[in-house]
Amino acid sequence: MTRLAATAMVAATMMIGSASAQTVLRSSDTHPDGYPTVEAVKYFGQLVEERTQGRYKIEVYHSAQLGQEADTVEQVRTGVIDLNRVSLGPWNGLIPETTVPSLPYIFRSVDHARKVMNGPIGDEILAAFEPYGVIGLAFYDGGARSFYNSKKPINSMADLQGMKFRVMQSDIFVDMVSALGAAATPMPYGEVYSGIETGVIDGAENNFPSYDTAKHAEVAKYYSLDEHLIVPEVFVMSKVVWDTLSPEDQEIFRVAAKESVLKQYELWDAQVEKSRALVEASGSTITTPDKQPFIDAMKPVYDKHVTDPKLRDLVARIQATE
Ligand code: GTR
Repeated sequence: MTRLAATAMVAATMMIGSASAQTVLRSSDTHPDGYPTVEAVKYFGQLVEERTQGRYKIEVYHSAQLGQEADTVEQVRTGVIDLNRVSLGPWNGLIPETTVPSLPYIFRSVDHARKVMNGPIGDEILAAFEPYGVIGLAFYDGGARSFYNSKKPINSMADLQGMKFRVMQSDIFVDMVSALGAAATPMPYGEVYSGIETGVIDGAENNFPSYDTAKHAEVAKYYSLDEHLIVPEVFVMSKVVWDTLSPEDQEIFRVAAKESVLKQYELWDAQVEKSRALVEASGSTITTPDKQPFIDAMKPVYDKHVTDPKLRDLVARIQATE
């Protein structure tokens, strides 16, 4: 055997060796490729792959390839899916602490939400996932959600009366819509476009990037900037899989997830601007109703959902965060 052939053989063996030592983890996201949350998880994956010398590789299954959010939440708990990036909404029925950042108008602004969720209060809420079989790794920004519909511009709460809006599958959002005098239909994100197109619902509510990338703007031209919800996105890992990692690797995963947060914020800010410009250019009308009556109408929602002293304390601490 020539020296060159021998070297090639050794190199090939090493590649086989390292390839077989690689664990591939699957991460789910409902959004299309290129969306800020998808890209942030890919960035997390790069950091993990580098820092574990390729022992772990993260594959992001975007565009709901692994299922709609409510289903993927169950699958990540049992370890069928390794990692998941979802809204906090689908966790509301399971983990009480997730209801607080999902309350309407709990945050004064997107900056307020970032400060709370990327700080000690956020860490406390991430820790609340563990007893449910999930490791909370990081919160991303999901911006502010507002109503949009196919029928008419919304200039005040009065314009919402009797209209039908899709919400995520959580009682808080159903009660929020009822408190505003409209009717809520919980349904998976993937069914919203056809729901509006066929008239099953008049509209939905979301941030500009979702309104744009899910093409809802094609079928619902009236967007009203009432910004009733700022629901954080959460990035989690199945505890079943987490428990197979060494403590050193767990630390690498945790740090990489936290480092991906700032990357997501940067991508998010750019996407909000881009999406808003795109929907305006394609003919969406944006109205800006006075938010105060919307805020005032939320009292029954808080009264119903914030009864536990622990949750009440969480609300107070979030409100007191400057
Ligand atoms: C988006 C969010 C998704 C999903 C979706 C929805 O803003 O990023 O995770 O929750 O809203 O309304 O279902």
